[in-house]
Amino acid sequence: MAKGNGESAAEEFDAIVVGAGFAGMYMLHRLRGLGMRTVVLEAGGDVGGTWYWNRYPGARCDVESVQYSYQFDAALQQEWTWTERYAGQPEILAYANHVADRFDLRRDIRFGTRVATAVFDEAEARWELETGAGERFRARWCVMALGCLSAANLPDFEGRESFEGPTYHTGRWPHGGVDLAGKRVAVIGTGSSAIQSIPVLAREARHLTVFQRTANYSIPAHNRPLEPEFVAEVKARYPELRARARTMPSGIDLDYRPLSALATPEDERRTEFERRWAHGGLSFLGCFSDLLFEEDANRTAADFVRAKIAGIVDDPETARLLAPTNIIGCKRLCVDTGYYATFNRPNVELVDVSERPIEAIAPGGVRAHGREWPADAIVFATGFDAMTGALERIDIRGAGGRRLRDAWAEGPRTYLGLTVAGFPNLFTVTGPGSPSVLTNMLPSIEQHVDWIADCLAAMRDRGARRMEAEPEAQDAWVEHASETASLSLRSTCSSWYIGANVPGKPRVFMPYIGGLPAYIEKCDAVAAAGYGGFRIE
Ligand code: NA7
Repeated sequence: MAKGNGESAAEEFDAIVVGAGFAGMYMLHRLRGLGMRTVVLEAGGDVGGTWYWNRYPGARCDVESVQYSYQFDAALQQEWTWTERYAGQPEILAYANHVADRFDLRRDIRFGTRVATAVFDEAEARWELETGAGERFRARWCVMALGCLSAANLPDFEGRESFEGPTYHTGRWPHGGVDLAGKRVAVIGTGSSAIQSIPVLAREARHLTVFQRTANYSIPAHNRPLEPEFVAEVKARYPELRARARTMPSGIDLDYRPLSALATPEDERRTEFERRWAHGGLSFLGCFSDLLFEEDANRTAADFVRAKIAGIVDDPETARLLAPTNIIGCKRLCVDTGYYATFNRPNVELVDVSERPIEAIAPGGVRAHGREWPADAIVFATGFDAMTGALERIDIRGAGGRRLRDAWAEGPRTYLGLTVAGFPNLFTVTGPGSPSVLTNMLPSIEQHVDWIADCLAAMRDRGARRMEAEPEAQDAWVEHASETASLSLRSTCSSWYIGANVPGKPRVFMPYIGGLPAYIEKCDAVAAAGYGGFRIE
């Protein structure tokens, strides 16, 4: 379609969803169910979002597979069978593809379509989105389902472009895989992506040099194939297990104990830590309720893990450098398969850059501590511009032409992590201000999508053309979220939760830390009150 002025005409829809990860896929399914003409715009070549892009070796979910799945369709839940305790990226991507096939989603998804701008047309109360290639799409409602960890953070190291070998970011790993056999590989970063990939890379590379700015806590995954009997039991009890998970702060059915670590005698405390270490995974921090609130309590768990590291790593100096000194659980806890033991391999070397940062990337390697560490390939495991990055990389302009980037110059402000004052008819799935990354993303996504879909159905019934969060409601939510964050030790260290990994990013604790049950209650109350806190035209 071409207009007389050479500009192609915009395609019209009832709703536009940006992103075809788990959020965008389910959003499409729900909007179709409402009879809304919907298009999903996706930059990638297929569905899966995070799991489409993050294909680095060892990529695996840190939530157990039987819980990291949709629950909106009982038949889907019964027919899909997970094979491992923690699903690897290929299996999760296969699941996303299965869902796309099963619900015939692809016919409404435009792949390879990266949205550059999203502008609210006040006269028409419609959003207009444009891609870099000039394609235009218009709709009354727009849902940003961009993922929390999708905008890669690639630090601007001096000389980065001068490196003569290939470089890879873990979050943008080549789809055909990478052959690092016989190569000297430098890995920059020791977050979750690094901790998962380092043991695999070390087996493949001739030499691995790991540049660590902050040592990280990791708990063994004890990943294993799932027993058919276990899977059958979970499937038989899914409704009950899912309902129980919704009562947990993280939305994950974990063994939380309402006991204080400090009030527990030392030998009992140690026994419980040992039990959790042997069990593996994120439930480690669920063993005492004060671990994330009291520094002294936290130290008991941190000391336990530090002692484990000292017991695993042979070289005392490497063990010392690998032992984290900060609050355990402040940065996101990692779950690994053989991470610390990998440093016992003769081909693996740790370079601590905590006090003296990486100086530059040189044509033949990485410069640090006044010398060059030779490398044939560099892996940037440097994380993401989390939660706000993907939204701010689109030029989003709301009422009065106000840019989202400007509205959030001092940190993101949202009403429930679902909407932003001044940006009518726009929704975010698991946006800043929602529990999102502190919870099991799949049920959180479903809760958000259901809330948005129910809201749009209600707006249709009311004949509403414009809906916008009231600034006062947003201020109250932001204040509540910030007060809640200040009670937790999680807000006290330089993590991506507060934007500390991206130079110049405002320091605001972005996810809502009050727990999933409290959040759901608030969302439900807002809906039950006829969408209290919103101005509806
Ligand atoms: P993370 O957890 O943000 O880890 C990134 C790592 O890269 C971390 O160790 C950073 O050190 C390091 N980093 C970042 N910039 C630099 C520079 N300039 N120099 C040296 N080191 C640097 O990202 P991941 O991809 O591992 O994991 C993200 C989430 O995905 C994870 O929490 C799971 O939920 C899944 P720092 O700690 O900032 O000192």
